[in-house]
Amino acid sequence: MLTRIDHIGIACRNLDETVRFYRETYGFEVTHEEVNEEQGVREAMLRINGTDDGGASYLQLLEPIREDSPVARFLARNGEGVHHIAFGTADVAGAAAAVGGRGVRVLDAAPRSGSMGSLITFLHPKDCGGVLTELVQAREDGPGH
Ligand code: CMX
Ligand code: CO
Repeated sequence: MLTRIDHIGIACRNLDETVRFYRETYGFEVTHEEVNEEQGVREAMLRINGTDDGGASYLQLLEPIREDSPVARFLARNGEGVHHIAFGTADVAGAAAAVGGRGVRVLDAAPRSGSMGSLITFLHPKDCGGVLTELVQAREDGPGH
């Protein structure tokens, strides 16, 4: 059902400086950058490795674009650091329904738009041992690919 670590989401105050840290320290390069208005973030995806389900694992660097967004609230409370983990699946709606059936609160009534044309949904951190958890169906995960 869940076949890879799709990404680790990291909250930062300055996306460009954080991108520079990951490039200069580890040699990781930005694969993709976008603004997700709905999620209230400007983000950079750094592809780290491919995975044996045909997908890939990324770091997702997140800078808030408004004060009333989840990442802005997280930064105000905790400062910079790991914000969430994301598991990849070929069927995000099915995976969310299955996990929801085990008593974990699914935060989105239906999947929303994520990075690079993906479909995403979040699980409540209080039902996941304190870990905000995201489920991701990459654009190329779906049927017909
Ligand atoms: N990880 C772990 N715990 C978290 C958390 C996080 N990222 N964010 C909040 N919490 C905890 C808080 O510490 C708090 O715990 P206590 O009650 O023990 O103090 C509790 O959750 C509620 O905190 P809050 O300040 O009321 O938090 P919010 O109003 O921001 O709601 C959450 C929390 C998870 C429902 C909200 O952040 C959310 O809906 N997140 C999903 C969307 C998202 O994070 N988008 C950005 C990423 C986009 C992407 O990946 O593409
Ligand atoms: Co994410």
